[in-house]
Amino acid sequence: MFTKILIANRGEIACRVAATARRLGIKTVAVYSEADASARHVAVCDEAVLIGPAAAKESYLRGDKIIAAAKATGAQAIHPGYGFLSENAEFADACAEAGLVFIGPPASAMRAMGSKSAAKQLMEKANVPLVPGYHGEQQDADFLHGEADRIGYPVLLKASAGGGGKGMRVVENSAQFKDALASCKREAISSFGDDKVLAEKYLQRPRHIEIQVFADTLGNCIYLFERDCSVQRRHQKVLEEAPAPGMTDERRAAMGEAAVAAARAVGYVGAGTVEFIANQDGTFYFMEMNTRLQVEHPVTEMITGTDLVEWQLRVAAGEPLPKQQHELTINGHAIEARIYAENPEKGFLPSIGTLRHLGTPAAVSFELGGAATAIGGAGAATHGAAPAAVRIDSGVRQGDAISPFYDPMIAKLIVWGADRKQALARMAQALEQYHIVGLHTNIAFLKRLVEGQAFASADLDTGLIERNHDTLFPTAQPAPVAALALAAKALLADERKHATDPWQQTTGWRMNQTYTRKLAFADEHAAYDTSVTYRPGGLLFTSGEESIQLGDQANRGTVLRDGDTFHVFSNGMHYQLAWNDPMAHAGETESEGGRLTAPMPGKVVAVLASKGQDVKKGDALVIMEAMKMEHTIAAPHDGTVNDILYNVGDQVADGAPLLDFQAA
Ligand code: MV4
Repeated sequence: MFTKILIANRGEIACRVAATARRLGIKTVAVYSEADASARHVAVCDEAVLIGPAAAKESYLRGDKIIAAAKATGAQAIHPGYGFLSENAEFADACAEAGLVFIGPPASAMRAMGSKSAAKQLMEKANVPLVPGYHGEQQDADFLHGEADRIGYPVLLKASAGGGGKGMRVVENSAQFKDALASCKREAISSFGDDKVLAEKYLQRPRHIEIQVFADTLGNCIYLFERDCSVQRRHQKVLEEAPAPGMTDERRAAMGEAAVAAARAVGYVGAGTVEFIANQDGTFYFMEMNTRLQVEHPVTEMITGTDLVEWQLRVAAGEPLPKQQHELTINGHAIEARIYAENPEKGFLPSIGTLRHLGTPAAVSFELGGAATAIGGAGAATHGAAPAAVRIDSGVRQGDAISPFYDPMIAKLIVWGADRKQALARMAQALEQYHIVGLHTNIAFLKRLVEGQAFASADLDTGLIERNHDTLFPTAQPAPVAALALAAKALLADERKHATDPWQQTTGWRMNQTYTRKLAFADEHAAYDTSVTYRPGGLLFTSGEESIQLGDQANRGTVLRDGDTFHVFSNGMHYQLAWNDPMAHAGETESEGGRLTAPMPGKVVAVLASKGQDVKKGDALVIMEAMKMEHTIAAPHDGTVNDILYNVGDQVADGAPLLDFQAA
């Protein structure tokens, strides 16, 4: 076994690999970009080497620098994680030339699976089922048209060099064929520099079911069952689970054996995933093979009680697979949700900035004996009787930033249950306990998704999100009275803690008569004029027409106060309620002008105010661009712009003051 490895990646997967290496007593070397100097993956490794600027192509994609770092630190092998260089055959070759073990498949296997059409021809020879279609070399338009007519409509045209859904055209009938082919070829050449296409029977409501395979250098190759990854959005997976709902033992064995045949056909070694699309009746067809460890591998680990990174390390070191096929069984059900810094209300635009508060689900320890496993801390998977109920794989901590340079995933939340129903309930509960302040996230969207009728009843196919658009993207609603009451309760409790003035004492005992305190809150949807009435019997909270008792029995939730903003987490929702404190400006001194700071890192694209200018509340002062979106920084009050601290074109850090502003 290796004594030191280099991890050529960042974020959660680098931390994940480091956790297993540490458990096995293997030293780890991190590589990092200038943007990641204080990143978690650097902190959890034994050594770290700076490899370049923030942009991935100048750092995490620089195979030469990574190999030099491995040589300089005495690492014997390189784990590529996923993404970046993980499926780059030239990099695997370069590792071998430098005398380093690439912890992944042979370069020849990556190349064989790299071209979709060549891979399909190989699979056909290996008797792996393929969607009826044509995936040969002939590209003459009339010939392809004849093939499409033979296959029968609807037909799907796919760019041979494509992947991830790019360069696909559905052709409904023969009359549409010529135009669709021309358009598909145009997109293929502009996206991939290759206009070769293949034609397939178009499946109407397919499921994405993939098989985890593992092979060693001694000729053993096995499958670790399936994952259902049908719930996707624009070819990005959103939820993954194992096993696939509705799978029979016969079908599982048939898919597993087909996946093993696919792997054997290309001389595969290590962890790989064979992706199938399946019809609702269960018939399945080979799509492609991913020649790496996948993001969603934890659901497989949870149901099989394995640590797939450990397997990768053992296989790369020349050891046999830790288990044989007959030793593997499925235990319970696991679901993974990808928690992203993104805004579902704005087309899932990445949301960059700082994780000002990061509260993760409480440790869930049942009779099963597993506490919540924070990966990077304890072992990746339990090796005892039952898995942890909740597992979080993350590469960030509270205070870290989600930058515009890399994938904005915050964490993978993985839950295990004795059956799917229990796993679903735990997922809903864990999402409710995931509290993030500082960024937009998809948490509320995920909760609606897992609780929605379609996912709950396992009515799965790749169109699930689009088909359920109305329930998944409800129009924004004002905050419910219970959420406002929670904010009010937190505010009063906070005042009581700090109170010196007896008139701020808000305990009920001294109030022998009714006394009402008005509290004004607002969020982006509405303003809320609320009140708390102190009565001998307790506190009555009122908002509009509704009133509720504001006592210990008030609705459950978590409130985090950030200045005068109350973040209320309740039922999986996050309400941001700004309290308009009537006393806030009473003792304000001159220096306390509006805090005009950058809401996120970005670039100044326009300066609309000038030095010395008097402005009115709401006037646009500066426009910033971040993540291809413009953000207008407006005057918070009437006042004067004393100075402007940046020019058009300047790069600005998150939270940096933009203007010196003085309120009138
Ligand atoms: C298909 C298909 C229907 N019929 N092929 C999309 C990405 C690429 N890997 C394969 N894809 C599809 N191929 C035939 N013959 C539907 C899809 C598809 C899809 C597949 C898996 C997961 C999500 C998807 C979303 C839309 C379309």
